[in-house]
Amino acid sequence: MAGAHLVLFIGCAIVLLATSTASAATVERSFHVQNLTVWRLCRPQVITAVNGSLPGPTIYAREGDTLIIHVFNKSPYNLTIHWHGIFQRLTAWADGPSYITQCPILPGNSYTYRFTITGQEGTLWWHAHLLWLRATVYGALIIRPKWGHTYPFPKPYKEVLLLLGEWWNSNVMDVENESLQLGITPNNSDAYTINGKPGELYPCSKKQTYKLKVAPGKIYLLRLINAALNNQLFFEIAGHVLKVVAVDAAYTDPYVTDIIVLAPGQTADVLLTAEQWPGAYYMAGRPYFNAENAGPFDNTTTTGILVYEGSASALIPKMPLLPAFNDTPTAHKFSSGLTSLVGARHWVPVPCKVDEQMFITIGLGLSPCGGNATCQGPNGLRFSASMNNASFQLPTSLSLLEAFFYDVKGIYTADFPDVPPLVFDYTNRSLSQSPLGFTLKGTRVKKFKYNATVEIVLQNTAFVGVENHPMHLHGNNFHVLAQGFGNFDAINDRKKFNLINPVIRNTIGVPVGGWAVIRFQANNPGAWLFHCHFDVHLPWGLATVFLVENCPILSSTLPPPPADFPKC
Ligand SMILES: *[C@@H]1O[C@H](CO)[C@@H](O)[C@H](O)[C@H]1NC(C)=O
Ligand SMILES: *[C@@H]1O[C@H](CO)[C@@H](O)[C@H](O)[C@H]1NC(C)=O
Ligand SMILES: *[C@@H]1O[C@H](CO)[C@@H](O)[C@H](O)[C@H]1NC(C)=O
Ligand SMILES: *[C@@H]1O[C@H](CO)[C@@H](O)[C@H](O)[C@H]1NC(C)=O
Ligand SMILES: *[C@@H]1O[C@H](CO)[C@@H](O)[C@H](O)[C@H]1NC(C)=O
Ligand SMILES: *[C@@H]1O[C@H](CO)[C@@H](O)[C@H](O)[C@H]1NC(C)=O
Ligand SMILES: *[C@@H]1O[C@H](CO)[C@@H](O)[C@H](O)[C@H]1NC(C)=O
Ligand SMILES: *[C@@H]1O[C@H](CO)[C@@H](O)[C@H](O)[C@H]1NC(C)=O
Ligand SMILES: *[C@@H]1O[C@H](CO)[C@@H](O)[C@H](O)[C@H]1NC(C)=O
Ligand SMILES: *[C@@H]1O[C@H](CO)[C@@H](O)[C@H](O)[C@H]1NC(C)=O
Ligand SMILES: [Cu+2]
Repeated sequence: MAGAHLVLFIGCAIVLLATSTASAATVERSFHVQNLTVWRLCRPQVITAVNGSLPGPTIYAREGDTLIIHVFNKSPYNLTIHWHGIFQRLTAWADGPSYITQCPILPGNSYTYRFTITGQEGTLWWHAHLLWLRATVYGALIIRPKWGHTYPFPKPYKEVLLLLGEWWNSNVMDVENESLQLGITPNNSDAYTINGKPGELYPCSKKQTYKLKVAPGKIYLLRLINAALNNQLFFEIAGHVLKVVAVDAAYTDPYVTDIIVLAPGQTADVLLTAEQWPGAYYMAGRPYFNAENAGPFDNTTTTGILVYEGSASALIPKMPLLPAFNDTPTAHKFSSGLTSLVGARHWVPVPCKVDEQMFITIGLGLSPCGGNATCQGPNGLRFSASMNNASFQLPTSLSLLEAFFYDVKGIYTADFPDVPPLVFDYTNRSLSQSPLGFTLKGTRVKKFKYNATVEIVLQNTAFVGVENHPMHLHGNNFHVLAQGFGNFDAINDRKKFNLINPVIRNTIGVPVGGWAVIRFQANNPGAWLFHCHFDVHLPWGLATVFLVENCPILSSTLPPPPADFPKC
């Protein structure tokens, strides 16, 4: 009986037990990915979408379930789908980032993603992981607790999905191609969206406004996902306080706030009590924009409407007072105020003995235009980005995971540096024009022994300009031990580490011109992309890959890829 297995991790050993209660189910779905014409902002636009909807279909599962998702690529583009935040224990082949764990599904082809969800529950999502396709190819992946398990908070009356997105009045693939050809920053988006709808503050969008009807006195669980490409977002609901109970599918201590801040890739589970005067209230999202030396950005505001049952229909909704775009203190207060719910289901303590210590600079840079092309970036150069000065280049002839699994030479080098090649005053703003900002391209990865405890200081640099980069790790959650501004101080900042109840997540917005320290246990064999979740920075090279070896003693061994695995 496929999927009805309980996977236990006892040290190295993985014990498969047939479950007697048969509570685990198989969730089988088909994704048909193809052109869809939608009207937004007064005009039609052809987009790539799953099953004719934006956002795409929501997948509901319970912890322990096995997912079988058949993806049919009927779009004109190469495609892969990533299951954002899913651990993929011993199913790394199903993770999805193109050229990392698999080659793309070519137009006209299909591939079936198979994986079992173990050790996690909450709000996650899925999205395309090839170039910019995820702008319109995304949807929610909700993992409910196993039957018989309850939430560690009052049972909500209803659950509500709120997917925040970003919209272009263009073909997003053309927008990205143009920026990569010319070496420049891509065109800004034209709108943000809530569940695919921009909301009434945009032209022709009165009908393109998400509405949520609430019953007075009831508690709602809002499952918020930032699916935007290139912008962190503030989110607020007029007149209502919000109580965060989980982020990135890991339970938190209840955190009461007016404002949520989400970086692309992050999620938040939030309780809302409908305790205001019956009426209409805007929910609103707009950017937390902190990049220094940057040009204009999409500074528009997306809105939805919360309407109390029985309130008059012609009410003008109240608007929340949103923070300034660059309100870093407010964003930092929220992000650094979250703590994990100690002892909650799936909670893990901070691993204490560190085996691998890394210090990784992250930031923007420049590189020569390349070939015979002419670039329109600063001084005729092209924008680039790097980690420890290594600007990541995707392999093209084989996925990294296959190269690792079959030990194929010449695809990558396992020499990603543990420390920056040069020690300098990382966040000194006078670096913005420095020639040190030239990056070195390569497919450089870091290999870990099975079960190594890894601690990483992520340090923003000031080349081109400082900026908060949302760093996302595939296949693992991590603890966020501390975060701050300026250069990390190995003596004094270490004293600030929270080793008791630090927040657990899969994506961390590293403070602008600052640092964050994360720790995780590399106990999941595979090739795990670690990258900036801004789609403008990923193709510029703000990425690396962690290769995690199989367990040397017992059978926690990655099996070979499935038969229908796409080839390059
Ligand atoms: C993995 O590490 C954890 C904590 O560091 C330890 O308890 C466990 O025994 C280790 N397992 C193996 C197989 O080394
Ligand atoms: C997507 O559409 C196909 C074809 O109409 C259908 O068979 C499938 O069930 C749909 N999938 C979901 C997740 O709705
Ligand atoms: C899908 O849309 C693209 C871009 O607009 C277009 O080039 C292509 O011909 C369309 N394909 C189909 C099958 O309609
Ligand atoms: C980007 O913006 C420029 C200036 O508005 C416009 O000319 C160009 O067509 C846009 N590119 C795409 C791909 O939409
Ligand atoms: C990308 O842009 C270049 C130059 O503008 C063009 O020649 C090429 O066909 C474009 N590629 C795609 C895939 O659209
Ligand atoms: C958004 O930016 C434009 C110019 O880039 C500016 O004119 C406008 O006032 C800004 N809007 C807000 C709400 O800040
Ligand atoms: C650059 O142009 C020369 C002469 O036209 C050509 O031989 C060469 O292949 C081009 N190089 C690249 C990388 O396109
Ligand atoms: C930044 O670097 C410049 C040039 O090296 C130096 O003069 C300045 O004092 C530094 N700024 C800070 C805040 O350390
Ligand atoms: C990064 O590498 C490039 C190319 O070797 C070099 O020019 C640059 O100085 C390096 N920068 C840093 C900060 O290491
Ligand atoms: C699609 O993927 C295949 C296999 O990696 C590659 O050869 C091809 O160039 C890709 N197509 C585009 C348009 O990038
Ligand atoms: Cu970034």
